[in-house]
Amino acid sequence: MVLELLTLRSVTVRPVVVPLKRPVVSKVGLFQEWPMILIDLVTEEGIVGRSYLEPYLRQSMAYLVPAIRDLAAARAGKPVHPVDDFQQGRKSLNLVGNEGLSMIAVSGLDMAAWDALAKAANRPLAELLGGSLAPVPTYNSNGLWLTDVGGLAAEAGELMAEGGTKGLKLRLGRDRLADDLAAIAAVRSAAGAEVRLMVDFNQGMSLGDALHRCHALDDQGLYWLEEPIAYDNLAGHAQLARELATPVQLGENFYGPRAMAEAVAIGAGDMVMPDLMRIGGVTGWLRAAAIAGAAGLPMSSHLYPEFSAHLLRVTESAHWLEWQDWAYPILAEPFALADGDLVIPDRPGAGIEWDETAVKRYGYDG
Ligand code: SMN
Ligand code: MG
Repeated sequence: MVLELLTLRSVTVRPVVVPLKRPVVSKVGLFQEWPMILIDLVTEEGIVGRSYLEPYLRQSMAYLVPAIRDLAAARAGKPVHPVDDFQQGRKSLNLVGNEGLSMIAVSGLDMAAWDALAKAANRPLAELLGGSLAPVPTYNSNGLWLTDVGGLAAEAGELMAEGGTKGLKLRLGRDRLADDLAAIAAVRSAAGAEVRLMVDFNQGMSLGDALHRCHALDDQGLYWLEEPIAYDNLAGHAQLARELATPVQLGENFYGPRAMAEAVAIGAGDMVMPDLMRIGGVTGWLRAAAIAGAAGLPMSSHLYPEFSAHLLRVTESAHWLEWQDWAYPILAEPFALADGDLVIPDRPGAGIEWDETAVKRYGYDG
């Protein structure tokens, strides 16, 4: 195996808005469609590294896309060294803040660069990073939003049939406790008592309300309680984690590994689930995985199932992959589930190629 040194020629950044099978109804927003930013990192050697970002908000593409293009332009003609590029990218955006948009732009390019390296090595990304290909356990996060409780049992049945998943994520935080309890009962009635039921509050409660609600749900056998309160209220998360028997989960809003280190240091959660777009792409994930492993905290993924599957294979305390098929509309060869596990395809890189006809159809010009 020869690892070819790559030189960056150009980066193409294309916003698209793809349809969602089930609209996202959550405390972080109502999304009928799903914006995505497709990144193609073209090298002089002919290898193209690919990644995508999911920035939730259509209008955010108007300011994220130029930031990514700008970072990429500064790298034209230079070797592709993702770890160096990560440091350089952060340094160049330091004056507007290391987190938020800066970290998202750096993360998207980082993922595309690692994809290019794995393609140059002609190996799947997990193998380039020293791991192996094996099935990755998933829970299904494609539905069970804050919708009418009456529809949840039927939806849970549909989700269980999608690839034999062993876990489901249910969004909670309705006004009345009775409605959250009814939602849990409805999902269990359709999915069976064995199903692992992860619940996500999407930061929707105040600390006081979260203390009431989470204590009231603490005997429900829930697998984890995710983001009951604002993501940056780490002290509040730590209080909840101390008081509750059910594990508290957080991490999709860690902007970089240092944010995670701070959360872990104060005991803000019993489990962590970084998001590749916010944790710093592959480079940031690897650093975060070392923190979780050393602290003995189970680490799951958030969104980006294709890239995340590779990374969970090299994560010491790897836990669950959040399964979503939301990128399916633009992927040439979507990944498949078997027996509830995600099967990483044995192809070079992360295994993401675009369906160019679909990309044209869903192109977004702001
Ligand atoms: C989530 C993901 C994407 C959109 C809204 C909410 C959620 C999750 O926090 O963890 O899946
Ligand atoms: Mg969440």
